[in-house]
Amino acid sequence: GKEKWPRGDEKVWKEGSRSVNTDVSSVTKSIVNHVQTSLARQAYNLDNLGAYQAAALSVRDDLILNWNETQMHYTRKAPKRAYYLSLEFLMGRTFDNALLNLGLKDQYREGVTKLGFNMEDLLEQERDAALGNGGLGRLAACYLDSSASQELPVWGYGLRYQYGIFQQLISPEGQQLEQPDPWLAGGENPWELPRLDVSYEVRFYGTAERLPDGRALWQGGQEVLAVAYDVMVPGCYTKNTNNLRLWESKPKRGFDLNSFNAGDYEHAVESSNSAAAITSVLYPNDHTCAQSSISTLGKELRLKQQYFWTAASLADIVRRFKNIGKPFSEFPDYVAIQLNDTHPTLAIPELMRILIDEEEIPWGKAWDIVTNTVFYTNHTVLPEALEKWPVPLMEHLLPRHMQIIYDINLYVVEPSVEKKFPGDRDRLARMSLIEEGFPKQVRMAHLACIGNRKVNGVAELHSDLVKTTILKDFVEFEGQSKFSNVTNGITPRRWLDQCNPELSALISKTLKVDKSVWLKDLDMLKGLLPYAEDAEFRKEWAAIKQRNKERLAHHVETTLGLTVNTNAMFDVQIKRLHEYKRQTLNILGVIHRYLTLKQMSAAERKKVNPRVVFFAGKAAPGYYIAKLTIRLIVNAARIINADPDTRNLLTVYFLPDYSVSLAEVLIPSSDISQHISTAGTEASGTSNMKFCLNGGLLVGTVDGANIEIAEAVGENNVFFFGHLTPAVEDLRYQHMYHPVPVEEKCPALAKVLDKISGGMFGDGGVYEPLLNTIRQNDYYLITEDFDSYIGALEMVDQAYLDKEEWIKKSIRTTANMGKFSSDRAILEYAESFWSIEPVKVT
Ligand code: 73E
Repeated sequence: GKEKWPRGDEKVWKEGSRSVNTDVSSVTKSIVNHVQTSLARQAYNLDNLGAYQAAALSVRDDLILNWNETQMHYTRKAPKRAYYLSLEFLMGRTFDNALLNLGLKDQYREGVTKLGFNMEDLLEQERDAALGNGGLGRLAACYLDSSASQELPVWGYGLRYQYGIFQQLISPEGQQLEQPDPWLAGGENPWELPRLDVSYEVRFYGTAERLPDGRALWQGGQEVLAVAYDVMVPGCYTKNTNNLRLWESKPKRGFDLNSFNAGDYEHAVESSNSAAAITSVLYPNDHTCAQSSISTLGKELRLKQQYFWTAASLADIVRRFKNIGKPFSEFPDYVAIQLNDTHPTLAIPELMRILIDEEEIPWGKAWDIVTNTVFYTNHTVLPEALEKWPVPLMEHLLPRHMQIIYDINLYVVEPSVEKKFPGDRDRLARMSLIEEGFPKQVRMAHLACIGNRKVNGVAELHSDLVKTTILKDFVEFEGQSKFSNVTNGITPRRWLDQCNPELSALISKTLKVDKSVWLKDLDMLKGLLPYAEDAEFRKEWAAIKQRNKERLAHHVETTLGLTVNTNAMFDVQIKRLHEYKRQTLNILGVIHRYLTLKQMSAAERKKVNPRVVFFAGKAAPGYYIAKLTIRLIVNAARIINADPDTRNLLTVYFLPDYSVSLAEVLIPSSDISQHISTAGTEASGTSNMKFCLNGGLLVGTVDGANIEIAEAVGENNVFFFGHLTPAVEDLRYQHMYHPVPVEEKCPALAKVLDKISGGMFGDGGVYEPLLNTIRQNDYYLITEDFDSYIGALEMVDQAYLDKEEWIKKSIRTTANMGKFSSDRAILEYAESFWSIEPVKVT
């Protein structure tokens, strides 16, 4: 029935209510309004930054209307919801994305122009929200976009770090320098709503005393406040605007008045500082678990972050569930919780604690609820990345959770393993939640795996590896059906429409379908296939690639003052620096190419196709070998780019401070991109999908999602090389026990290494530790793959000679990338895991 109007005169309320700005004149009105009131400025003293702020505030108003309606609607309908817990959300910029999703880009462009500004300039004013390290954080951001676009009731939960991923500078010697990223320092962030009224207390330390009824009393220690900030996530061409709730830590009481009154100011603010520290900075290590790379205190702070965030999120989820007034036995019918890697695994013991200690639910029932609510995604099988926490630290910081973890071991793991594999003590030790040693450690992947309904990997090969390596025992124990695959995806809104507007327009024109349709049904790209045969279409396709190259060249020119040869093939490798990703293989290949060019006659060189190689990526601040790789790239680039013999044919750039926004310029410009991890090490990769969606061809190993991309676009449209996953273990064994010198195994590579040692790129000694990783163990198999890598790049050169055929490959690649939309991925999660359905806001 019709609801009663809650207060005052309904007519007055209705008259006062505004709607989303949809035409140019309401857009300009709203912008001018914000200039005058929110910013207290005028046309006379308004710069690009001010104009951006006013325009952003105007879009913010639109988003708030949709967001509000969406949240109301979800609350009224009370559908089952899914919660995506991720310690990282690598959102990048929001302004352009919001305008495109709202379908208001043209109106704003026109409005902004009328006010005397240039839209592109305004877009450049926004700082990236860089609350993530790389693929894992960007995946979370793509999934939020897809959830909203598919009208699914999904919320994200994360942390509102004061400092995002560090900014990268490159010193004159070619070394990475780190600088803080105070992304919020510019004043108010228009994309978030501070919800100072939504807050929870989170406890650390103290004592946990078991009570006779099975509950425990956790008391004392330190209490801090978690305060909510809601980030609006607009869906594409829908009113649905979802929520990303980020927590900020605050001291529970301003400061300690006893110390203050006694004149001890340092102690007075100590506890308030330590509370604020929890959400102050994103940890910049990907693929290394905290205890191997950081100090004891740094370790503790990371664990504090994880608990602070899971505790606040669960308190919020439980409170929302209680508001609908159902019994806890129905919790899994209303709530699904997805763990993005093991970082939020404490959600399992925390939900147990809430159910047992606060809701007085018996242990077995609580365990049932937890294991029907929680889902776990694994993102890596690299041993050094598997999270483990020292038992003494866990006991000290989270005494009640340590008890619960021991209980899970005692009541779940031990009896059922014993029942299924009687007397198999080795198996029990392998599977235990606690690893023996000094100190003992809690294995978070085991806890995540045992305490949930479904486990998935992020590409077919990776999901198989999860089942046959790190969680093998658990598959034998729990059966195959709990373990599955959801291949990652990327949002075509940001990674095609936003970053490559010309290509998007050409696609709409060619398919004769509005982008609001095909952007949400990406398999429609298949309709481009026949046009590969259309010479006129190919010309347009190639012209767009060319303009994107020029756009990148312009960017490099204005930011770094370097001139880029836009007639060359653009060859791009952009990702976190890591030995397993093998940027080293790439730069060694570049040097090999340089040496080859140097030996050619002038006539021979005439036949060579010019190439520009781009690198970008950050190294974890404590990762010595990765930093040395950057140094080699920068110094090799300096020498190679300065050589008049080869300069027209080969140049190399390391673009500092890689970011989402930089990726948006680089990706549409690539002819080829490199995804060359040692087989079996890159779980999925997602930039590979972005490049291919934009018509760049893939050079890569048979690894991660490369495999499925090749299946989709056709193997003749990718350049594969290198050993396959099953060979890797044997090769590593041989390297350990029957080492063969590089000179014998791979003479071409040996020559490259010698040139570097010999000082071709500055003091050779500097690079010895890096070169020795190859000469000695060569764990990532550079010597094994080098020749076939060079072979693949020769194939690329061959193929590029036939320009028309190359463009056909490019078109066919884009046309076959529909599968890799994050809409497909999020619908798989929604249907097969979470059992949630779209809830459209009308
Ligand atoms: O292959 C990528 C994958 O595409 C994988 O390396 C990355 O996740 C992407 C999205 O699924 C990833 N990041 C981390 N582990 N895997 C990680 C580990 C610790 C801290 C931060 C990130």
